[in-house]
Amino acid sequence: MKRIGMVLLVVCQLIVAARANDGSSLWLPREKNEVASTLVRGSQGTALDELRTYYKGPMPVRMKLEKNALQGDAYRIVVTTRQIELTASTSNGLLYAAFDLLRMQQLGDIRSKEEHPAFDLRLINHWDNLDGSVERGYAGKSILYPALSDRMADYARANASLGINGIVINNVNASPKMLSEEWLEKVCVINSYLERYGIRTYLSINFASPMALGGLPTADPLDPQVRQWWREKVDAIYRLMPNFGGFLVKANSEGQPGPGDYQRSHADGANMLAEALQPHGGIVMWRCFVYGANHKGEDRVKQAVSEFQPLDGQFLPNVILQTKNGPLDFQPREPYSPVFDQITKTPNMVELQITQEYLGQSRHLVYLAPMWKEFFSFVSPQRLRGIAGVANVGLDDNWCGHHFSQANWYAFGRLAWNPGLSAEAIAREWLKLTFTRDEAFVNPMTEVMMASREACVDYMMPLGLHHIFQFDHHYGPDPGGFKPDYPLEWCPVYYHQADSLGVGFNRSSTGTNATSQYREPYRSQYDDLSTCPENLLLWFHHVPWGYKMKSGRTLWEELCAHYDRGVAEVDRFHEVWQQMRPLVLLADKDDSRRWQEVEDRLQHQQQNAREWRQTCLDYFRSFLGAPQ
Ligand code: GCV
Repeated sequence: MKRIGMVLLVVCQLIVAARANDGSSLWLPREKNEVASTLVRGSQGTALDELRTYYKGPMPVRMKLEKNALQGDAYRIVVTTRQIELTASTSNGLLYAAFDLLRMQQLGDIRSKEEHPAFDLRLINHWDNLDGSVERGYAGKSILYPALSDRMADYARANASLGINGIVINNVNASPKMLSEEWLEKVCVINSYLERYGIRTYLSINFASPMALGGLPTADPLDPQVRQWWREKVDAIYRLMPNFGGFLVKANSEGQPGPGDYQRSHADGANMLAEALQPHGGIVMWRCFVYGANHKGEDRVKQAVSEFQPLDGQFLPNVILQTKNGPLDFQPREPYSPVFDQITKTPNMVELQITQEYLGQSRHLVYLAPMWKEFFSFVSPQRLRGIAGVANVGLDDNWCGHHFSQANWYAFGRLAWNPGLSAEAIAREWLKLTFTRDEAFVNPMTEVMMASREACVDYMMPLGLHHIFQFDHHYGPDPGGFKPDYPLEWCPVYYHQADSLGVGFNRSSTGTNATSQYREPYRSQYDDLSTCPENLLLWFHHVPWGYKMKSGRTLWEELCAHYDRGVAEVDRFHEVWQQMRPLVLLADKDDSRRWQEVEDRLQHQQQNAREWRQTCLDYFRSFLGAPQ
């Protein structure tokens, strides 16, 4: 009897486990129609399938592909008393309209609208390696390599639901193998999944591929044989995938090969590839993330402008310069990158990082949309041809490691479509689609999400501090970090420059003069200690410990107050989450797993925030009153 009871218990547990919401369905509709809806008319394959499977309304839906009705991927939804009509000029446009209709259905608010994407290029960048590891990936192994995950169709669908229209499928630290025949066949398979959802495939390339793969003695971009090798390779790629998008290149950066190895410029390198791609309509996205090699001794944050500004105007029209939002490297807060002020003749793309390399990885709840909106408040979307986001997905059940990290993927896609949306509106939307429409849940959790980035800045690196992470894994504090055998630009002590007088990096005109790379009014504003925004103070100035801040506190007191505030905020987020438990379960009684997983991570975040405060304040305190 006892044994039967045990067996029953195990079976029940298995059933519960099988039904538990693991977060894998993301923000997408969960319930399919039992029979494909006949209310939907139109001939466009994927959009039609999507609506037939998930559209539940009583009104008939008609899809119209009308050449020249609207530009590019734009679409129109017209709701009348008799029907809902979706119109676009491209099948992608109709697909986005279908997903929008489904989103409105889930939100309970179907209305007429016309939508135009802000950027032509809305790309996800994978930093996935062919062995299945993911550089700065915090959600398990790669979904792409070495074998393709069976979630590939779901992945393409999730991206298309946001309007993503391109994916760079391998790490910018690229293996030359990617261009081998064997791997290109695998690329074709990935491409077939993406293509169905209107997504183009792009590849990161290794600049030395003609040597590593083609056996040539050089990869010099002006060498005729090298140029021929690239032309033939590109032709071969387009024979396999006529819709192929182009290349992303990290060259002469962090040890990657590039044209500089042959005393050639970035323009020489980019133009060689652009020439090969041009006949097929392909593009080159050339990254401006460079430091070290050519500018030894120059302030790292100035080097991209020093390197690329003199080349502006020399690039072929199908080259786009891709630059990180800030001049350093995806820190919790950076000023915008002055590359966007200085490059005026070449198209620009911004690279954002969805994966939270420096913002608690997949262990902290940090909603990134407010940070990206901050960037757009300095750099107008109109200055950009495209936008790229470094992916945060892996094989974890919930795709992103932290359930709330899904919100960053979602927000990236929504802002890539429309950077004018507010971070708050996106958070609300995501919470409703992903958890519940219950306002008693949505309101407090929106507030938590909106406060989370500033809290992270406060408990990690307030007032413009930056890059004081532990080496290698970039998780946790190490303000005293210094290794004599490492480049100085990797060492935390180089960035905060703390001494007995004060703390911060003098990048004003009395220091490295990085402020001079900014357009007015920012140049003057940042240059002057009294007008520099306090949230960037230690980025631009070396400030005395006793300096009077706007609050009336000294700099030291203010620093302590920020760290305290950051820790208190995370404690508050945890309290709110605990209050949310009944609401999460009320909406879905099988949702205890998600609630618990977020709970566990919030507890960890509380500990980690305390570790940051303690380590940083103990370290900086040691300079106070030290002999000068
Ligand atoms: C892909 C930072 C990251 C590296 C990354 C690099 C880049 O340095 O830590 O992992 O490499 O940026 O963006 O190229």
